Amino acid sequence: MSDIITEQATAAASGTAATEQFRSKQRTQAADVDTKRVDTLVSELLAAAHDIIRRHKVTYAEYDVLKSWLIQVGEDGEWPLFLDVWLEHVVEEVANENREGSKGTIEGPYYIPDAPILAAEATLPMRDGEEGTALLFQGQVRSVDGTPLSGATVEIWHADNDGYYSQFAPNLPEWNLRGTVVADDRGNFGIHTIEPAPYQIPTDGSCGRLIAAAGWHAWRPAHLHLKASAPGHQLITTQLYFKGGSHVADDIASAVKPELILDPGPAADGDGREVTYDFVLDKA
Ligand code: MBD
Ligand code: FE
Repeated sequence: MSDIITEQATAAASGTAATEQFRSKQRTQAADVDTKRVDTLVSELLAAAHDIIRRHKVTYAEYDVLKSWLIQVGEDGEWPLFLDVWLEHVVEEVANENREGSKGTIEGPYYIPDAPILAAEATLPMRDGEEGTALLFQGQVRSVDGTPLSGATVEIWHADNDGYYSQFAPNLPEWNLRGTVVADDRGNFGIHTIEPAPYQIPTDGSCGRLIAAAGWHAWRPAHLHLKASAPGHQLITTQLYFKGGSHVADDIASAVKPELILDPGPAADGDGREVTYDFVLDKA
C-alpha cells in the first residue's frame, strides 16, 4: 500500500484559503466609509429583510436556523464563496454598465495576483500529463477604436479536469493552470492549456447545505477566468465558457453572458481544440 497521504478537498479548506486570499487583497485598499451611504444601504437591506419576515410569517424556528447557518458560513470560511456566487454578478453589472468594449463578468473567489509571467505564446504551468483536452486559446487585445495594444497582459486562471483550482484544493502544484501572459507588440497572444471541467460548489459546507435545502444544483459551467489590461485602458475581469457545455444555461453564479460563450474548433496541429477571442478594452 502507498504511504502517500492524499488530502481530500473540503469546503472548509477551500473556504479558509479563499478567505485568506481576500484578506491579503484588502490590506492594500483604503477604507472608504461614508456614514450617510452606510446608513442608506444597510437601512434598505434591513427593511427588505423585515418585509420578507412579515410577508412570509417567518417563525422563531426558522430564525434560529438562519442564525446557526450564518455562524457556520463564517466558520467554514465560505463568505467569499457565498457572496461571489449569489451577489457579485449584480455588482459587476452595475460596475461595468457603461463599458463599450468586451463584456466582463464576476471574478469569483479563486483569483491570485502575480501568477508566473509568460511569453506571448506560452503553455500554462501544468503537471506532466495534465488530464484534459488540449486547448489553444488565442487572440488579440485591442482598444475600442481598433488599435492593437502593445504592452497588454492577459491573466488567466482556471480549474483542472476535475474542477479544482490550484492554491484552493490540496495536492495541486502552486500556480497550476495560472499565468500572466504578456502579449506581443500587436497585442497578440496564444495560450496552450487544457479545457477546464465544470465546477461544483463544495457540497460538504454551508453553501452546499443551502443548495441542498433549497433543492438547487451546485454547478457552474466549465470556464476560463481572465483579466485583460493594457496601458491607458481599463482592466476587464471576465470569464469565457464553452458552447454546448453543461450548465451554460443555468450557472449557479448567474455569470454567463451570450458574448462570453466560445465555440472552439479542432486544433490546427491536430491536438485538441483551439479558439480565437479578442479583447476590446475601454480607454481609462
Ligand atoms: C468558481 O470557480 C467561481 O468562478 C465562482 C464565481 C464561484 C465559485 C467557484
Ligand atoms: Fe471559477
